Formats: sequence, C-alpha cells, structure tokens
Amino acid sequence: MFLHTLLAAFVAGAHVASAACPYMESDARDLPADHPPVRRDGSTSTDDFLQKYEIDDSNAYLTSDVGGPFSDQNSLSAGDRGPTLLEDFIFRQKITHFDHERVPERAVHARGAGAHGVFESYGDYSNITGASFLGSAGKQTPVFIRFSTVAGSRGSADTARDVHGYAIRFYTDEGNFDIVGNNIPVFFIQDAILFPDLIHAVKPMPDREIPQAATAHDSAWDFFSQQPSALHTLFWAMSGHGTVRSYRHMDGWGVHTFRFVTDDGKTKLVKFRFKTLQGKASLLWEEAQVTAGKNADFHRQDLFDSIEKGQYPEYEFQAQIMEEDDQLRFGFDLLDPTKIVPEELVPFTPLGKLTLNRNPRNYFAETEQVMFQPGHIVRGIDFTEDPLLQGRLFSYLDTQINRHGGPNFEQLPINQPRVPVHNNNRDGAAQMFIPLNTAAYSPNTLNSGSPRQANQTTGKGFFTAPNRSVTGNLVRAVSSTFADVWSQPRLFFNSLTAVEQQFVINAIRFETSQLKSSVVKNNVLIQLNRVSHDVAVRVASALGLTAPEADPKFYHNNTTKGVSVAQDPLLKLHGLKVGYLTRSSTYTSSSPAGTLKSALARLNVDLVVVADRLANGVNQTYSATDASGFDAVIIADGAESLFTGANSTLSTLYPAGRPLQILGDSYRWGKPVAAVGSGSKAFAAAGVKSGAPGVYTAADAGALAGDLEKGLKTFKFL
Ligand code: HDE
Repeated sequence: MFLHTLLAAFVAGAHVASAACPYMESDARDLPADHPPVRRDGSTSTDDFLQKYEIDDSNAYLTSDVGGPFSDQNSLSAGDRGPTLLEDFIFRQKITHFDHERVPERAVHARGAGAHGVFESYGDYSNITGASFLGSAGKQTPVFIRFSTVAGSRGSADTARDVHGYAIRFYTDEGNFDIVGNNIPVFFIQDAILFPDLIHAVKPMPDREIPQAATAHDSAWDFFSQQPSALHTLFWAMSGHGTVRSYRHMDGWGVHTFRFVTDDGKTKLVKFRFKTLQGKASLLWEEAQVTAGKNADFHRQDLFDSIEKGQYPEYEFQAQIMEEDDQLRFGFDLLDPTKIVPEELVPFTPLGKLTLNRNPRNYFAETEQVMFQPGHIVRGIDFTEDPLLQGRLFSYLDTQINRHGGPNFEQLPINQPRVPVHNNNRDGAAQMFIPLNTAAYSPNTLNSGSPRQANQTTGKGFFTAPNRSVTGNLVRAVSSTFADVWSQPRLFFNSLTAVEQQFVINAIRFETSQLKSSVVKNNVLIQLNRVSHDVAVRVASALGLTAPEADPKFYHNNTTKGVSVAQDPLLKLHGLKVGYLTRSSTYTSSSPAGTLKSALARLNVDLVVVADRLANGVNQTYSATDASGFDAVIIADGAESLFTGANSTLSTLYPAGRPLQILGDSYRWGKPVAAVGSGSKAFAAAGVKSGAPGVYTAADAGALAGDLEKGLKTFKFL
C-alpha cells in the first residue's frame, strides 16, 4: 500500500523523492569488515531522511491508490435515485481504506504527543561507554521523543493525574537506541509478571468502563494496598509529578539501572535522567481537572506551539554512574526499580543536551507509529538483571507485532534506523523492501558469507558486558533485597515542602474518598501508616475512619534533594501565557499593554489580550477563556467594572461573572495576579489580598514586567 501511494503520487505529478531503502544498500559484500555505517545517499538528518517519504499533494490530481486520476465525490449508482453498484471500485477503495484506518492503540500510554529533536554530546565518554553517540564533544544525533500519560485511552485528556511517559529514540550512527522512561524515577512493581495485574487494576472497571484515565476507583487502590511495592511510585504520582504543567516542565527517567560498557569490556552501572532545562512546574488538581474539560489537548498543544514558535524545549541528559560492586551498597538493591539512588549518594554526571526542534508532520505516521523498545540498544550499553527490565525486553517487541500486524514495523519511516540494515530476516506482512541476497542464511558461501557476524572486536558489533554472569537455583520469589518498600516513599514525602505534602494528602483523599469498599480503604490506611502515621491520620480523617497505631519501626527522618517540583524557581519562562483582562471598548494595541507585551515577549512569554469582543487587537473573548489557559493574569486599568459592576453579570457576551471567575480561580490556583491602575479595585470582589506574595499592582502596565518575571519563575504562590 505504501509503495502504491508513492507510485500514485508520482503518476499524478506530486513531488515524491524516491524511497530510500536500507535493505537496498548494496549488500555488504563490497564493504570492508568495519565499514562506517553510512547510507548510500549520505543522509542522516531527520529532514533529509523523512522528506523522502513525505507526499506533497499540492497542484496534483486525485488518484486511486494505484495511480489513475479520478474523482471520488459521488458513488456510482444505477440511475439518479438508484442503489450503489458493486462495480464502484472508487467507492470500495475509499471506504475500505477508511474502515482500516485505525491500528490498536497502545495497551498503556495510548495518549501522547511526539517531537523530533537533536541530541548533542558534551564530550568524549569513550572512557565509560563505547556508545558512539557519546563519542565526541559536539556530536549530534537525531532523536524522536514521545510523551504520554499511562492509563487513559488515546482520546483521553492530557491533564489526567498520572505517571507520564518519556520515551526517546536516538537514531545513532550505530543503530537505534531507545530509553523508554517515565517522568517518575521509580515504578509500581518489581517483577514484570505483575504488569497485567497492575494495568487491569488501574484501567477502568471492566463492567462499566469507568473511570476514564483515573485511579480513583476501588480496583486501583485494592492493588496498591495489596502490592505495597507500588507505594513509592504512588506517592510521586499523587504529588505535582502527576499533574505536570507541560511535557516541557518535567524530567525523564530511565528508571532501571543499566550498564555502560567500554570497547574493551569494562562496565559501570548507570541510571539515566533527562533534566528539564525549563524547570519543573505542575498544575493544582482542581486546575488540572478544569483544564481537562476546557482543553483536553493542553499538553499536546503546549509542545506543538512551543516548537512552532521556535522556543525549543531542552533537557540535559545525565547519568548516575556507579560501580558493579555498588549493587547492594546503599542499603537497597540497584536492581530494584522501586528505588531511587539519592543524589547525595551519587550525583548526576551531565552527558549532553537534548533539544526538541521539529514537530511531526503527520501524527499517525510518526507519533502513532513510532514503536519504542527497551531492547533497542547499541554497542556500549547493556541491560541489568532488573526483573522488570527483563520482562519489558519481551513485552515491547510482542506488542509492536500486535499493533502493526506483523514483524516489519521497523521498516516504517519513523522506526527505520538511519544506518543500513543487513540481515536474514525475510518476508512477513507489508515487506517494503526488495532484498537481493538469495543466500538469506548464515553461514553461507553463496553470498561470500555476507552479511557477516559482528562482535566486540569485529565490525563494531553489539556485545554483552563480558563480566556479566548468573548462577542460582530456579525460584519464583521476590529477592529479599527488594523487601523494604516503605522507607523510600517516606524519604520522598519527607523531602517535599509542606505545601507539596498537603497536595499529596489532598490527592490521596480525593482518590480514596471515592472508594466503595471499606476493606480497601482500611488496607490503604494500613499501608500509608507504614510510610507515615501523619499521612494515615490525615487521610483517615477525611474518610471518617481511624488510622492504625503509629509503627515507629518503619519511620525515619531522612530527606533527599531534587524530588520536589515546587522548591526551585523555573529556569526559563518560554511558552508561558499571561492573560490581560480588559474591555474591547478601551483596548488598543498601542496602549500600555503593548509595552508590556514587548517586555514579556523578550522573556518568550505571551501576553494574551482578553476582552468581551474580538476587536482592536483583542486575542480572545471572555466567552472562550478561563483561568486554566494562563500562568498569570493582569486586570487592565479601568477594567474593574467587568468584575464588580453591572457588566460583570449582565453582559450576554459571556457567561455571567466570567471575568471575576478568571481572576478568582487564578488567585486560588496560586498564579501571579496583577492589576494596573484602578484595575486593582477588582481584587476585593475576587478575594485577592493586595500585597500578598504573587499579587502585584502598578500604575502603568509596562512597569509590571519585572514583577511578573519574578512571579512566573516562582510559578505557584500557595
Ligand atoms: Fe511500559 N509498555 N511496560 N513501562 N511503557 C508500553 O509498549 C510494559 C514500564 C513506558 O510512547 C507498551 O509500545 C511492561 C516502565 C512508556 O510509545 C507495552 C512493563 C516504564 C511507554 C508496555 C512496563 C515504562 C510504554 C504499550 C513491566 C518506565 C510508551 C505500547 C515490566 C521505565 C512508549 C508499547 C511510547 C509502553 C509494557 C513497565 C514506560 C504494553 C510489561 C517501568 C514511556 O509493551
């Protein structure tokens, strides 16, 4: 079908460059044993590579899938009022293709958004890894990233409270390397065999398919309280990490411990992090809920718009680098994916910078069809025995075959490596290429032994870390070194600010107060009490239950850094939005707001002018606006009558009281609020306390820029 489409477009005069084909590279027989993996056409950049597959329909006749021009707006019928004829191949082709448009959505992480970008290595790290993309300072590698939520279906709202996926593919010059990570550094379970149980518990109730994209139901908390390995991730998910401001404002974590392997086989244990260079920020729960209704595509749109405006999201790729002997050194097991390695014990080493700089051109072809696998690995990196990782190495390949309907999914443009592919895999549904080697087996003599086997010393091949060894009796049991699942959730909770702790308590109260089963509610309290008696008591008070007695053998007062969302100010304000609430009758773009707009634009912050009608440069109407669209709001000089006077309730141009609601919600949700001149008279009606932190006034809009910059960096005043 793909080749047909290309051919069709070609016949119709549309621009399509010839499809580049890794399999049509000469077979390797002419190449030296360790030839540099360069495509025949030399292209490696995303633009060069993907453009070959793009179809430009401008100035072309519509054609069938096999290239004949035709028109497809009316079916062929027997007479004006007669039935459609079976003969109508145009109708059949169009409808059949439509009927087959969907592929199965991802079993988890169905909702997501993607972007292309580039990774640049800070240095030559060949002393710790043979991975070529980390081989020299300034070396650039194209990447594709897909952010996601976990539980919701493909059409669910972006701002559901959830763990967020952070899956990245490096199209390295030695093949594709994927880190299929999350924005939370730990996971719910320690053994992959429990994954179906976890997901069945978290997904909507099977009888009524309720609730969508939410864990506020009995089965989820039944599982969490029966499987306390879930507690650490649960605490992170109940904090601001579960309700991020955007994909730009969260970190990505590899979660498992991996290995770095040098060319001569020396190994280190590593944990990966992509640290956001925007800074971390999150939404409050009520704000996230409102946003879900007002703009279900909130995160998707933020990512797309930022890249479109050239405000490229950036992350620093870092690793905690440890020795093989450190596996049990820190009081827990580095193979246990429910544990973080506190930064105080092992600091992060910066390795390079990731910049997202190009939006996908077709959501389905790129973001929906990208198929990540933890098993996409390159020379210089190796796995560990983490039982969760081991299971994932099977699951992702299996699921991609299911989604694609066959084994050739790696041939889709977004999945193809940017290096030649030579192997003896053959045939299967939708084979795109024409392999020329008739000796599709190894060893062979008929093709001069090619493609040849590559390994550590020949052909720069992938190799397993030579020091890896395993022994042991066959057991079905969790390692005793994985047993303590309570002290790290406590470490996390202890390390949050008091406001963030309240946020966690509120989140658990929200979720557990929707549980029907009193058995589940009590089991939850038993587990919470092992993390913190204080948490158990505060949750129990909302549930009208009694927390168990304190159990001090579980408790400690340790803290760590780097786990809070709210502690540090934002590093950049790119893509944040400030609402300027005014009246269309008095607003002109040359008014003082114009000065403020330019000052904020220098910080890459948008000033969005909101008024009762679209006129004179107004960007949005009150009827289509609410507080969830802004990171801060300003009341214009003279606009106070919209908030307090007759206009506030009587205008039919927007729902009664909308301007006041925008101001009040912004304030309650901790956003900076400001007023120019007499605009501050609106504060009292919305309960805004003049002079409180994050509340600013000025005689002139232009004078607010400095305060807003500081306020937006703090982000939330709570
Ligand atoms: Fe996944 N996970 N997962 N997961 N996961 C999938 O693969 C699975 C786990 C993660 O944007 C699926 O392609 C098992 C941990 C992300 O396309 C599936 C286990 C982490 C994405 C699957 C885990 C993740 C997925 C569904 C337990 C963080 C989205 C579709 C062993 C380190 C990738 C697909 C994208 C997707 C299985 C646990 C992250 C079913 C069996 C731990 C970011 O194969």
